[in-house]
Amino acid sequence: MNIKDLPEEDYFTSGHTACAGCPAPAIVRNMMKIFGKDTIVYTPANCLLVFSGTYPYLAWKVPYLHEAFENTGSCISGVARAYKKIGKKALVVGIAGDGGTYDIGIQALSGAAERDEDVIYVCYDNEAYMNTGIQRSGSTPYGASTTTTPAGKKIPGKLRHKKDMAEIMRAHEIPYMATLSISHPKDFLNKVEKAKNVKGFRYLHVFSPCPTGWRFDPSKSVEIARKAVQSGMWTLYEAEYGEITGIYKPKKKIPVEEYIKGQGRFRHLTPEMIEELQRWVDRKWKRLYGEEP
Ligand SMILES: Cc1ncc(C[n+]2csc(CCOP(=O)(O)OP(=O)(O)O)c2C)c(N)n1
Ligand code: SF4
Ligand SMILES: [Mg+2]
Repeated sequence: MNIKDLPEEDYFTSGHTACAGCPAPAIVRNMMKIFGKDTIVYTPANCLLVFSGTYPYLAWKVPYLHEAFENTGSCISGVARAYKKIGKKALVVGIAGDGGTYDIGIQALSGAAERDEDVIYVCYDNEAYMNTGIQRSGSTPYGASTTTTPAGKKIPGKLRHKKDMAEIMRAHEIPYMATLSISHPKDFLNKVEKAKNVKGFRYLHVFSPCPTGWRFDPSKSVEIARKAVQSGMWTLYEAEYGEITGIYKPKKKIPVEEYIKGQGRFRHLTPEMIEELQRWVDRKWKRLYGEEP
């Protein structure tokens, strides 16, 4: 699908209060164009919940519900089953942040995936708990400075690497999983469309650079997302029942150093720390592509 083929109708509209340059509204708006009007959306606490539904404003034109941080996977399972029971059709979608996916909601997510519930789970990944003031999550990359891993005299930012959530979901052997980025819109739309038309549990994981938390110029969100893909910090791929069916290989691979430039959260990184981050990328590359980077 090309951008010009996207349906006109919007189900996620203006009236939200996201920061300038935040990719999350564009991610959700474009997904919703494809998911369509017969969609029910559940969201736990996160930026999306706050910026799209702060009373008296609401940016949604479909039923939009809020559940606890822990239970996106269970809530979407229950609604999908209830709809099936009463013979009604709806696409049930949960949209959670990385905190709500990698950490707090992983149990309910894993259970729903293992049961192969007929739902779509979306994680928009801004690599920290942004809504509550930029605390580190299991998704925060090595070295990033957050308010709970502040780079200073005691620690040089986060000491652990980012958890590979996409691989954890692939290991569930679900009908469809894919990683997406706003820097690759055609790939993004095709994967969303594919997810919509598959039955069973579907997992979409979108990279979502956060100008506020990562401290970069809000005009650079797409550029940073593109550099993440080009450097291998973010890998675009899809899998069906655990088998990788498509993987994007950057034509020209750039060093991690290029990607972290201009992001305040990495400003303090020493050459040794950059090397450590590069080693993580190289290990991931080898694992996913089955060859040396
Ligand atoms: C059980 C529980 N713990 C903590 C909170 C407070 N809280 C609300 S939003 C949020 C951050 C969410 O982070 P993430 O899921 O990554 O979404 P983001 O804000 O980054 O979009 C936290 C910690 C909560 N609502 N419920
Ligand atoms: S803090 Fe980051 S993720 Fe949250 S609305 Fe602002 S730019 Fe978007
Ligand atoms: Mg987050």
